[in-house]
Amino acid sequence: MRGMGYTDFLEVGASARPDEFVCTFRVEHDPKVKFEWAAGAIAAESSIGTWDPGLTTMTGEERQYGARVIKLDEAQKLVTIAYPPALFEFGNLTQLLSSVVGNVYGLKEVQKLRFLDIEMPKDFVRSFKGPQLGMQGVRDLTGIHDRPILGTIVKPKLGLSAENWAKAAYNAWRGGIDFVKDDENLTSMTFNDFYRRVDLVMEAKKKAERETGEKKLYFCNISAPVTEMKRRADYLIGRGNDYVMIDVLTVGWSAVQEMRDFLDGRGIGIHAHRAMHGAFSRLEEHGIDMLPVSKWIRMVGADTLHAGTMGAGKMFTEGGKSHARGIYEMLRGDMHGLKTTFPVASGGMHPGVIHVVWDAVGDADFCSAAGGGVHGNPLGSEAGARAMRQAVEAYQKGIPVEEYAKTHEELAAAVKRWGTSPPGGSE
Ligand code: CAP
Ligand code: MG
Repeated sequence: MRGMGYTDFLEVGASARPDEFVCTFRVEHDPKVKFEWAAGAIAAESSIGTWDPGLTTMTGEERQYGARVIKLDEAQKLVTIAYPPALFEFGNLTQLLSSVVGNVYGLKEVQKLRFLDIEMPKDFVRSFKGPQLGMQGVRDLTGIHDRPILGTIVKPKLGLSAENWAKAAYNAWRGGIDFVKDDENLTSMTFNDFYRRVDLVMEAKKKAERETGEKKLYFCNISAPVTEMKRRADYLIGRGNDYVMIDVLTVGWSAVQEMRDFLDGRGIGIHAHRAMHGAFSRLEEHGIDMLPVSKWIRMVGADTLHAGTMGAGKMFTEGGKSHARGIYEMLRGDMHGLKTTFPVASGGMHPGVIHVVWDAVGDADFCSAAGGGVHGNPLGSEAGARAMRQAVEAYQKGIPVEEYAKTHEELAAAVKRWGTSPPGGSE
């Protein structure tokens, strides 16, 4: 055999070997070709094939590395492909993505393509460091073991001076918030220099810790070119901080892996913000599902990761509640022994909706972050933070927030302003 046409990549009915990678795609093929031809094209392009079936360089040896379409369901448009492990460089996530979610999106045979999920063998998963702290480590850091960990994003997201930013952070910590985080687009700005902000926020953090007796965290956004990220991380750690935040999708996989290596053994948490994910995850018939992307983010080392609010907040819930719960369960469940990643419900959270997420998750093992829902409280940021804690107390006591608000002024101000429904929707 010299060549390999797309149909050579079909082995429908075969099963995957235990060391193989198994990917599921939803495919809308070009009606000019058959469904199985398009499926074969995907398997070929993501493994060893090309458009010409008669390569003179093919001796036959290479055939063992070809991916195999092992399942086809044309009615559901589903294609399952098994990939031999030799196709992938262990410890190199970029290479995996260039294969399985790379060129395949541009093939003429395919009109729309959704990457739904990936199963990876243990050795591959374990070739990544995974989270350094994991959920247990984050809980130990905060000393909070019986409730969700509560955070805030200082708002407005851009525009505040370093001084005013640090003041808002201090107020939120004082009111009972556990972690304060930078927004995804706040790095080092003309009006708010990174290093100045860190100096002021670290002072504010220590003061808040002294006054409240509670451990506080600062998820500081170090996203930048890698050399500068390292400088920022070192600066933060030098000032006693134990957490960094990275916009993992916009800085890129290799940069995250590099930072995870850089922080190894230093006991530093990584908060992963997923800004830009909607560009490829939102339209259900095309793009990449957040389930596999969240698996990869856990593998490259996120201790906390935005995982959505399951309909309680301002952002679109891709795939509905049950799909979102699947991502929460994946992050919190076993992944070949890697540490777990704390799911963070963020985007339009406020005291009147925390119970919605809590009910959907089914337990207290999640983090919640609220920007507008803390700093938009008419009584101010400190009261806004207190209202979040009161909403948590209400839930723990089994009392509806509206009821609890009758005896808690800060919660009352929140509920009066936002009620108990998610923000947005109608004008
Ligand atoms: C939340 C947030 C986050 C979103 C991103 C924001 O602020 O900081 O970036 O949570 O979405 O700027 O919107 P608010 P996701 O609390 O003021 O809404 O978590 O789904 O990735
Ligand atoms: Mg944000």
